[in-house]
Amino acid sequence: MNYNNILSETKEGICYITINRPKQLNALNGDTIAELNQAITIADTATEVRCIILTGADTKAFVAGADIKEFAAFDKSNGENLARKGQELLFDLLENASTPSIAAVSGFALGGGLELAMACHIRIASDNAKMGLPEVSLGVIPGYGGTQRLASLVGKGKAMEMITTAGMLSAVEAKEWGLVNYICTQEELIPMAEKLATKMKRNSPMAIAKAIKSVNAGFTDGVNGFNVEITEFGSCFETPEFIEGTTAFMEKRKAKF
Ligand code: DAK
Repeated sequence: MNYNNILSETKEGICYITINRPKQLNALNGDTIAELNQAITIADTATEVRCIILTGADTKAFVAGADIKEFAAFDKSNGENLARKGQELLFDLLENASTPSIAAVSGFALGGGLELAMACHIRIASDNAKMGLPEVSLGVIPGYGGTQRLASLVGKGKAMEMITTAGMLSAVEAKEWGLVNYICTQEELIPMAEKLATKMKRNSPMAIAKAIKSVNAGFTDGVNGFNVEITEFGSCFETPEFIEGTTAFMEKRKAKF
């Protein structure tokens, strides 16, 4: 598949998706969101893909936000419609995908860029990362799930501080606040993401998908996460992957999923 704004390549079970607008610091415009929707949908339905690594071209930015030049002309109904459509097409899609995703963040992850990283299941940042939700400085609020996902990752008080001050966190602060799982040098960024992906690749994709669904259920309004876990747990039994996992344990060998 050829794209204009992103690159997508699968190697050894890992789908690498790179937002590729470095001159605009990888700002997210409508076309980029549509291409990301396509690439993530393809990756999530391909059985050979066991992990998605999402990153930005060049080291200066993961994504420096939604494309300000594009949304500057929106009116009220445009804004609401596009926020809803964008959340469904990209942010919810990524968060609810069966395939685990890792955001590898180098440089700026601002506004829609941080929202994109937060929709991934795991975040790793290189030591030059700067992360923030500066929307209120532009007279708007985070519109791609940022008010919700930031609060669930770092807690309400810290989310309120980041959003109302429009400030940026350094990589070290982001790690201290629980916004990223690991920090590393720029050279180590992709290898560190690959190290995590390699560990995921050893495990049952069916069980990982059910675990993602169960964890997400606990953060979904009106859904009882414990009940979802019980149902998903039960549905693992008698599946080929459950049989392979338990048989391999008893035969003292590594499971092949
Ligand atoms: N949009 C468009 N272009 C951007 C951009 C962005 N978000 N960020 C950077 N660029 C472009 C710059 O305009 C510049 O382009 P040229 O002037 O060379 O053509 C180029 O990238 C390089 O940027 P700078 O020259 O500014 O680079 P510096 O190193 O001096 O500064 C910076 C880096 C990241 C501090 C600065 O570029 C900056 O402040 N960028 C904007 C950060 C920001 O405020 N991002 C937006 C956050 S608000 C919506 C849903 C959600 C949202 C909006 C609408 N709807 C559903 C409607 C979300 C909004 C946000 O993300």
